[in-house]
Amino acid sequence: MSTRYFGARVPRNEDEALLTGRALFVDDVQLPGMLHAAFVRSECAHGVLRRVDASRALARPGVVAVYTAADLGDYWQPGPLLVPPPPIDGLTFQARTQVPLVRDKVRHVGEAIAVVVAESRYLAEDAAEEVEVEIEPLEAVVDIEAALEEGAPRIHDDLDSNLAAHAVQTKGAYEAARADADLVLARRLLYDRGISAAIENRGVVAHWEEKAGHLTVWDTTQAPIPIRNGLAAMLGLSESQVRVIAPFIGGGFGPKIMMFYPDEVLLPWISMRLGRPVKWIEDRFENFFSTTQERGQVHDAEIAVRADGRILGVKDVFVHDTGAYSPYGLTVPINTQCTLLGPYDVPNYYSEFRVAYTNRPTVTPVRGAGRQHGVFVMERLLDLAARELEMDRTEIRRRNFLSPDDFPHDHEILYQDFAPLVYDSGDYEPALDRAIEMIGYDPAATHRPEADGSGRLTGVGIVSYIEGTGIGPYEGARVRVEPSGKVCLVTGIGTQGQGHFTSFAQIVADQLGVSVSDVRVVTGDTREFHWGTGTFASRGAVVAGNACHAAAVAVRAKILRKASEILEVAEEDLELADGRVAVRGAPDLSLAVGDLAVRCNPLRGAVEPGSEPGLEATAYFGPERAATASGVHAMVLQVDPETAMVEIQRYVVVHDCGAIINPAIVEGQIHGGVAHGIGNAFYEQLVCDPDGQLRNASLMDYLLPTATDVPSIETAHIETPSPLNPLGTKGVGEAGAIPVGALFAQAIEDALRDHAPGLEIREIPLSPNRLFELIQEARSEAAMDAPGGRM
Ligand code: MCN
Repeated sequence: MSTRYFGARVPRNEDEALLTGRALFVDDVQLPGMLHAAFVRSECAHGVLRRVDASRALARPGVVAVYTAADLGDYWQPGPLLVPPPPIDGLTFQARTQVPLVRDKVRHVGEAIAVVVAESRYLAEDAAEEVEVEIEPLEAVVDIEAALEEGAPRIHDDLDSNLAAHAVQTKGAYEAARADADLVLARRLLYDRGISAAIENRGVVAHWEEKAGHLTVWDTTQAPIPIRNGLAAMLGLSESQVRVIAPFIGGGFGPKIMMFYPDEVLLPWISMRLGRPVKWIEDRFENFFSTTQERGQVHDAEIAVRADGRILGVKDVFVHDTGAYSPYGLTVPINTQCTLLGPYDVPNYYSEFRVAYTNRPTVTPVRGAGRQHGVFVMERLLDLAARELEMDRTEIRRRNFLSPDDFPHDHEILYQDFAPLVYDSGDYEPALDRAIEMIGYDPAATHRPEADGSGRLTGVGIVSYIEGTGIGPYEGARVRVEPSGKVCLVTGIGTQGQGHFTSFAQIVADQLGVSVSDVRVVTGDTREFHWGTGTFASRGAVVAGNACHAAAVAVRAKILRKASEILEVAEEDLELADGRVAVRGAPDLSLAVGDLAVRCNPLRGAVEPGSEPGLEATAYFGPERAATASGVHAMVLQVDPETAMVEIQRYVVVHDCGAIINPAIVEGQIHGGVAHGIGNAFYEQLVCDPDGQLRNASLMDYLLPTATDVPSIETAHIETPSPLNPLGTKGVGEAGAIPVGALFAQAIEDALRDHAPGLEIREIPLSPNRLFELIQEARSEAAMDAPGGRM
């Protein structure tokens, strides 16, 4: 019997290696004669670099070299602009990208100024302390709105201001729609910065072998192939001389897609110069400055609705903080702008953003990549409008959902790939109903949730969202049946924990009639596969998954053709199962696929013209546009009104990522995403002084949620297959993180509705401290508004 693995809860192929410590991570790479690098980083957020003196450091025993920008010569180049926007009306963009080492001006704390290379990391770190750096401080620009004020100190002297970009996107005519509204509700909404906090920090090992003329780089990157291409170009090598390996990676979450970090540029260059391998592993403190971050946005948003809750239009004007540089173009704010419209039919939309340079670390996509900001704005506006209209919050959503007949739905706003996000398929109301049922929310109930005797107050939240996933351009895969009957599947994308070793194997196993554990998946090694882009934007399942499928379909066709010749039966009469190709109804007439592979690689005779040796095929898949995933999250939480401590008691996710390859992996992805989102909503915040100094650059002070803060998560699936790819899949990797801030805000307001009437949560992240202040403010406002309260 042929097993169908697609859709099955198959245990992960990769877990044994991970759980037994056999998986190779970059820091596991040990090479004879390996040197170690440590960076000298700016302690000042904004200033002119006057002098770097490395003589004392160089004199220390064990120090091999110290390099500054001056040593790099022509190799010193700003990094590439990764997603250059096409010329579009209403869009201006002044890109400025990061530099390998500061040459003239430092633009954020932690920017790399020099690199010390020594026989050990200890020696390198000690010597880095002895490099003398003189910086003439300039006034730092930290606040995103102040950054854009007239007369603000300029971060890039060659620009007229700190304005990196300005974009307006519209649909319909918002102002006209507003004139017809029964309610216009405007609010200022904030979403502050955070880090991505992967368990494994970044790291690079570079090894130039002079005699072979070959460079090998182990890199914690999400995009090994573009790194290989870029390094070859920068170093004047052929792409075949450079091999980039992204081995097992302890979480990427977006920032590891960045190209190029200074270390990625410098370590290969150093190895070539010194003729020895060299390693750098980022430490946790450095991670707060040298890895990119996300999130700072300020929105002035407005919704115009009819008395029956129908949305007439939304207006949103926001400022986005890109930090010191803008290598990722407009991906994050455009995602915000585009995703805001959610699963709703919004006929009129005006959205405008300005992107500001600030003296803070650079912003690039982090799990969700700006989508959570858009969802926060929309869901907050809907909650507050429902409150004004005295309508249930689930009802206002229901009344505005797009219906299944509306697909494909072009919502006319450009997405991160600069194509309009045309929703491919979806069914939003059943997802809401399911979430309501699972969380036990009764919209008709008029009573307040009871306190449980501890004085804590219970609140419920329910929010919806959509997510464009699986964007192009393409990925590829090669499938080969080996003489042992095992199958080798190679793809170009890297993997950071998403379960690709299993889900991709499932796709191939189904086509070839072998077991999932017999499919060996190779990812993230440029020697094994030349073409590809990387793992980002929840695109693995859609783009690489469909490439794996296409390659497996081609190998299946080869198996059937060859077996039909040998067994002298029609291809239609053959079936593949249990590693064999057999005549249907006559299992004795069969061949092992491994034996067939041997026969396809003859030692004598000739391969027929037009055919190829072996049972192997390579295929590519490039989607026409994004596949639109969606979902509803619901939670029950309790708030202690005296201490403002919050405990999440239940968390429900109803998610639609099209056809599901592996429900266990999908649920794991959702759980991880929700944990990320909970951190974003209530624990994690980068506290920055006005002079650009981070006050909580340690995991003692920057709070990540722990196992005790994350509840068990109940999931249910709706499957609306995507018509845009043969497998019908949509992505899921970021979904869990996207709506959590909005959900949290709603549930907190619900819990405190009587205790702090009028409380509105208009900012994320919250903390117990901040929530306490907001509760006090709301209570004193309410007391003032009470009869006799205001004098
Ligand atoms: N999958 C599935 N069925 C679907 C959709 C997905 O079984 N319908 C499976 C996929 O085959 C894959 C996993 O779910 O094994 C995630 O797929 P997908 O949503 O396509 O996401 P990617 O593979 O492109 O991974 C990237 C995505 C992003 S953008 C971030 S950020 C993120 C995330 O994945 N970073 C992660 N999940 C992460 N999980 C871990 N453990 N570590 C990270 O760094």
